[in-house]
Amino acid sequence: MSSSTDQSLRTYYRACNLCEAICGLIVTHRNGQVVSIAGDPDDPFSRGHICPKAVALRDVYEDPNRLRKPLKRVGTDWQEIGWEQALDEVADRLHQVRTQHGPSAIGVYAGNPTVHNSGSFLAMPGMVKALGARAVFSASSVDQFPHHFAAWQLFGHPLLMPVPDLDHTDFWLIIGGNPIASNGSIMTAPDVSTRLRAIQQRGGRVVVIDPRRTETAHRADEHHFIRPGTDVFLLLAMTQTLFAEQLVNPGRLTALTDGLGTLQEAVAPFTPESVMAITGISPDVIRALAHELAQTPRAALYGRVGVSTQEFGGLCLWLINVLNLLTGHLDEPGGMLFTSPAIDVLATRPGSPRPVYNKYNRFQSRVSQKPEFMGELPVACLAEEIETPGDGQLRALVTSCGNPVLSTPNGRRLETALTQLDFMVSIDIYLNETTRHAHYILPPLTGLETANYDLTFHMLAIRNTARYSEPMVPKPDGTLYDWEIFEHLRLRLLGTSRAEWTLQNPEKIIDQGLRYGPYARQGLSLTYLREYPHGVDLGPLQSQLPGRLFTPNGRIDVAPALFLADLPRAHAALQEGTPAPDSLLLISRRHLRDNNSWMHNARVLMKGRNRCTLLLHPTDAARLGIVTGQSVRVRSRVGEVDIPADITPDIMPGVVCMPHGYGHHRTGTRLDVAQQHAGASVNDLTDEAFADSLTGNAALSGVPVWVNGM
Ligand SMILES: Nc1nc2c(c(=O)[nH]1)N[C@H]1C(S)=C(S)[C@@H](COP(=O)(O)OP(=O)(O)OC[C@H]3O[C@@H](n4cnc5c(=O)[nH]c(N)nc54)[C@H](O)[C@@H]3O)O[C@H]1N2
Ligand SMILES: Nc1nc2c(c(=O)[nH]1)N[C@H]1C(S)=C(S)[C@@H](COP(=O)(O)OP(=O)(O)OC[C@H]3O[C@@H](n4cnc5c(=O)[nH]c(N)nc54)[C@H](O)[C@@H]3O)O[C@H]1N2
Ligand code: SF4
Ligand SMILES: [Mo]
Repeated sequence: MSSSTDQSLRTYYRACNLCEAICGLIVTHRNGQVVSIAGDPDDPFSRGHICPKAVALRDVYEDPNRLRKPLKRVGTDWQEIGWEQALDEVADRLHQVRTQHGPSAIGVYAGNPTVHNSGSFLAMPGMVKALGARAVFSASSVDQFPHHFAAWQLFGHPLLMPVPDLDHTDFWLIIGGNPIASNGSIMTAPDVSTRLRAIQQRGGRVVVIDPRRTETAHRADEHHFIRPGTDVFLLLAMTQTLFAEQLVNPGRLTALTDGLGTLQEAVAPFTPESVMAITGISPDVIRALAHELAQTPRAALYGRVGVSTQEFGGLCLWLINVLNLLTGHLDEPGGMLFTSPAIDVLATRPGSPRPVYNKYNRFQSRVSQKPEFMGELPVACLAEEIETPGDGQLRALVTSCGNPVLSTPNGRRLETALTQLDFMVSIDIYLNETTRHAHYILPPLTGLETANYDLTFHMLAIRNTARYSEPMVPKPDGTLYDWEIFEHLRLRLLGTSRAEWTLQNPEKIIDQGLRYGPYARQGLSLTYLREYPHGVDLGPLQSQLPGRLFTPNGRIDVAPALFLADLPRAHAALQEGTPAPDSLLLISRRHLRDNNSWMHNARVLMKGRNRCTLLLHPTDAARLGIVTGQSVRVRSRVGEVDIPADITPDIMPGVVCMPHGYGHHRTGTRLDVAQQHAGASVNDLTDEAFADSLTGNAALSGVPVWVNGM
């Protein structure tokens, strides 16, 4: 570590914490002053790849708007206070609410960067437990609940999600994902662009199903538009085709598979012809996709945010997994494989039975009776839980790493609800659209300043890998890591005497996990990883079934009752047909230079043309008399926004598309750069009542909207 007088140039290696690709970085710095950030060619996984966001880690690190001391709201002003005072007062206020109204009056929201920071990820649950809060919400219910749900139903555990074996597949069918912009998700694959090209170079094909001709679609061999929210019908018809044309062949997994007959019967009505009108995809294309998936020896059907955050997200993820299984691609090289992570959070003691997973619908949300899943309630219910009087009404909220005002449906309703709380505290690095409603903001160190082991992303990586990042600089005086904030609050909430306070450093859990994990024999430990700052490669993914299955009987039922019971809902939607012709269907998009809602204060990413525009097809634009650049008003059931139109044939007729994460015009924030690029929030249009009722995930795709020129 450099001392305060040491001005020599130092090289520091870490994994980027911004997205799921976890690229290796080389940072050079002089006594903590960043000089450059580049890709690390010696990282065996990312091989030197980075994207423009990595460079913005410096902007975050140096951002004058970033909070470095706790803030306390005093009237309409904010006052910087010391940590002791902040932690004592926050714990006192939470304790007061709990004493007065019970622990059910306290809610918790954990946002996306939680999974990019092992300190937060490992320490937050202890604090939540000490709080006794049951109303736990997270970004998972506006993102990947359906993935977990299908993994649980089919493989016995929500974390047992297979990933595409990208480096060995010859046919990659992508449905509702845009990895060229997002760098991949539930699929850690740094440099996905080169990996995609390699599929094509070895004679393979990439096909994209998306209502927008995306950056990935442009690189693919084939792209088909699909009407938002109708993927379930495409997937049902593909499954029907496999049965009707005797293409079902689970191969090695045949002996493990139950429910084929029931599944065949359930999908029988969904012929390719019957779903053509609703999906906008011709029966020939549907049959051809089913054939290619079945007949390519190494093929992977992969779905992501577009099929997860929609009305039938649960059914979609069920069918995606089932289609891979029926065509013999599940648990096979070049298909969809399970990882063998260096820290296996699913590990059970050898010989002891695997516990049956039951965290679904054990309780329901108070107001609209939404089912609990994985110990959480859908975040779309958060506002009503705050607004609605009665026993269990939420009076206090703890947010960490989250900006739900911009990231969850009907953000305007939520921001109004937040003003009604008796108490709110945010653990966050910015005073933003959400945290401005808090009474206290507790800012941790972040990014380059923190240690991290990517527990989640190593578990979802297309190769087995492990890597530990140390902080770039010693911890500055008067600062705390996320995990320390949680530990300080936990100890205060438990009411233990100060003399007995010992902070549990989550590093110990990581070390133990490595030392008792699947690579223990190779000597993996934290000490070992510290010696390999570029990360270690632990080999390609391997077939693992039946050993890895968590289902109580060790088998896979392809027709679980919960999915079958949800099918009539899809059937009803098919009967109902397409919506009123005057409405358009709203979807959202990601851009390589955006990162959800929180990187818009990084000047380096905000150069160039305005990215917050509404994509419209030329036929819709002509019908509405709208030209590119013109400001238009978009209305939905819940709200309206004004946004410049961007007319392009790359969007499906009848569909409009906005980026998510904008809407920085809100007053009272400290985001000087983001405010200059305010844009409009797509979640001022998305509807908190529109959801996948099976999993509770918000339906952010396919929201009916009306557009007018202004
Ligand atoms: N319409 C629409 N809405 C969407 C989506 C969509 O595609 N369309 N996508 C959804 C998805 S996939 C997701 S994951 C969610 C994301 O939803 P959120 O997680 O609620 O939102 P983020 O924008 O990721 O906000 C991250 C917050 O963490 C803070 N932060 C950053 N680094 C740190 C840190 O190190 N420590 C702490 N304590 N805080 C930090 C930032 O300042 C910011 O406030 O949005 C969802 N919302
Ligand atoms: N640059 C950048 N990278 C990111 C993020 C970011 O904000 N910016 N966010 C990170 C996060 S939190 C996540 S979860 C991942 C997400 O990773 P991805 O899922 O790859 O990202 P998206 O770009 O949201 O891709 C969703 C695609 O689904 C399409 N789509 C929308 N509705 C439908 C539909 O009904 N059916 C079908 N078939 N497609 C539909 C959209 O047009 C879009 O192309 O990205 C991560 N990486
Ligand atoms: S692709 Fe993701 S992990 Fe890699 S440099 Fe960009 S933001 Fe960081
Ligand atoms: Mo996400």
